[in-house]
Amino acid sequence: MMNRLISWACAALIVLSSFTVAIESAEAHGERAQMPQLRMRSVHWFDVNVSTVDMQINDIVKVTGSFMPSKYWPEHVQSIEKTAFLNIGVPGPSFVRLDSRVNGVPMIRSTAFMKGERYNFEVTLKARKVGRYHVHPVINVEGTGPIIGPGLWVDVGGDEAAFENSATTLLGQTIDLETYGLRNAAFWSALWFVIGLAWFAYWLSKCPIVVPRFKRVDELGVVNADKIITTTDRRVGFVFLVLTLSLVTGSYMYTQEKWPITTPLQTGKVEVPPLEAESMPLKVRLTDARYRIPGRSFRMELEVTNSGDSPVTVGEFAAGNLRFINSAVLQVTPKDEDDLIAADALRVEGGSVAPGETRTIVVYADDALWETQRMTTMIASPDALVAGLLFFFDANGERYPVEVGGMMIPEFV
Ligand SMILES: [Cu+2]
Repeated sequence: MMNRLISWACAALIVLSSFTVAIESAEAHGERAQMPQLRMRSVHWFDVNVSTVDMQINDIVKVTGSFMPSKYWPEHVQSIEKTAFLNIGVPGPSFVRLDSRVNGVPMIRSTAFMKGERYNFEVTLKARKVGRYHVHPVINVEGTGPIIGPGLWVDVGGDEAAFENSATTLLGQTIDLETYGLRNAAFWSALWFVIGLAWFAYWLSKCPIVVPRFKRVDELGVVNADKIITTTDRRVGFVFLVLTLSLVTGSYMYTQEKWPITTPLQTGKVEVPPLEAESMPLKVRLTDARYRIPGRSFRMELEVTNSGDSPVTVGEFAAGNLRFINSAVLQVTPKDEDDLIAADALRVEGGSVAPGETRTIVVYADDALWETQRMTTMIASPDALVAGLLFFFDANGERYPVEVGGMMIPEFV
């Protein structure tokens, strides 16, 4: 009796555990959790924008911007030049992605992005769930994980029941993607679950199962062990076998009959040509980089050669999704309270670089953002290399983004 009870309890536990669903909710995206070396040396995002910040269900928002995979991509992190996929990071299926493009190429499939090249992206989303979302562009890199871009807050209001998501198939049929095939999937899941459960229940009905049967097998010896399987067991097994095989074959034939034309999910890679390199009159070399911990001050010594025809100066330094602005050159206002912009944190010593001149300038990016965004742990890296994008501006306001990178030396006093 006791044996039987324990067996049933075990069985109930196994069945119950199969119903357990892991439910997680994410409040933040771990923007600050990623190692600073990874944030500074993976992808430089810039000009990231959303077309609207206040929208209703069914409204469209375009997330646009540019990115440049770093030439200083860490050796131990699988390269973006292999397989990458552009996506949007928001909690849950709160938007549907209608279209996404990099340099005009549709990004339905994965691709590869080349280090040091520039890419423009545009992702079109339709609001599906009411809420306030921190919308980030994300590049998923195979073997590495998500490389997250700057986030902007978007509010979605309205009536979720009014959400529409229909598509026209290649055969001209209009389907509702929210419910298409859902009943079918539910039916088949339930059917196989019931069949599995019946099979399980049959063998459980022969309780006690585990230990007593093991003992019986031991008594009979390996050669005669099959004797514990009765004729009824074999008959029931046969019925289940026939039932399973006919269900598989029958449903396959029915599907072929009803939907003779199907195309498999497309998983190939698509090639994205980088943007044509703009004429770049600047050559910039990072000769020294220091981070002074007490002052939260990042200091760069740069050797700049200007072969253009207009004097240039540094207006912005962007590293790890933080933006340090030289307010003498550029006026930037944060788009929302979490836009990581230090609007007056960049100081340039050595003035502008005249046409035809090679000169050393010193750039300071001093702001508490280094600390609050947990970038200071870069001093704890065994690979103390840093990188960032410098934005030079000439007298006509023309902008030249240049990546710099190199060794960083921490200063403790
Ligand atoms: Cu976020």
